[in-house]
Amino acid sequence: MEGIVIRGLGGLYTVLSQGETFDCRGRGGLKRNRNILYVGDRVEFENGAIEEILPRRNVLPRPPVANLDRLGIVIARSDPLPNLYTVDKLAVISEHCGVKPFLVFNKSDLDDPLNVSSVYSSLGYSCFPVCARTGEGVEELRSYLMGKITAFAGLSGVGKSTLLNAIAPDLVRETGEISRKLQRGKHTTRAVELFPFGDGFLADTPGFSELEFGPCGLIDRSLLAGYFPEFEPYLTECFFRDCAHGREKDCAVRRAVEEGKIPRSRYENYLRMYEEIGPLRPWETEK
Ligand SMILES: Nc1nc2c(ncn2[C@@H]2O[C@H](COP(=O)(O)OP(=O)(O)OP(=O)(O)O)[C@@H](O)[C@H]2O)c(=O)[nH]1
Ligand SMILES: [Mg+2]
Ligand SMILES: [Zn+2]
Repeated sequence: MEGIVIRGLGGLYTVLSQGETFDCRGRGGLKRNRNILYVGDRVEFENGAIEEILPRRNVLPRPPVANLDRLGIVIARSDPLPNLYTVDKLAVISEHCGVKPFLVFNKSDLDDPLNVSSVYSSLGYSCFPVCARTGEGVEELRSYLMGKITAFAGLSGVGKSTLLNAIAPDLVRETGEISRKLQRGKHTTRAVELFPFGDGFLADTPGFSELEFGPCGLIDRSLLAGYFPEFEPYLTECFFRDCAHGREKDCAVRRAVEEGKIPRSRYENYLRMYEEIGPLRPWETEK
């Protein structure tokens, strides 16, 4: 039978197939071939054993999920305050994996002290200001998600689970809010989980703190600038063809930053990622 992995915990997977769920384990053969199973994987399974992973369209290492159409980067205007470095990193990783990122500015009922929406609305990413608590703006977002496979990612507490509840009330997820009422302390999503939504799926993912978020994986740093869509018009204008857009002479990207055409925070985060990635050592490029 064929199905899609919607949950995985401790080697036990839930596979959805024709409206029914099945508890499965990965067959030994999968492990031997170092095939890690991801939520979102389409698989062949039989008698509670996953035999085969069907070819993936893409796989996002963080949050770990396969076969996405889009990644929704969720930012709260405050509580917690946005961390633009993690936002930009998520966007870069998503672009690198061939998943289209978009932005959700949640908690529109709160102040926006860092004025983050102004940074991102000019970049060419779709942006959705919403209030998951009141449902404001959720309808526009819902139509954008129809028929697609979308995961929500972002810092812990930005409201990803609350947002999922607002989009699809019949799925009701536990959120920080609900469990506070039950006096069980703050609930936080622990694992990636996929929910059927119309013809598509929505994935809730555990939030991360800035510290947990490692470097940009094995992205070749010469590709990095290409993952900043707003740099695109300037990339061919630099004096050096292999310009890294740092201190090089006549860098068109740096000029665009100085002229206010590229947000300074995006440029600074580009430089920071560039440094962080470092040149790839030979053994890191081996498949
Ligand atoms: N003021 C306000 N609070 C919100 C809004 N949306 C969510 N919250 C609150 O933010 C807190 C965290 O919400 P969650 O949905 O659990 O956040 P999360 O992103 O799923 O967190 P993790 O599962 O830890 O990653 C809860 O107390 C929510 O009630 C909103 O639009 N406005
Ligand atoms: Mg959550
Ligand atoms: Zn340059």
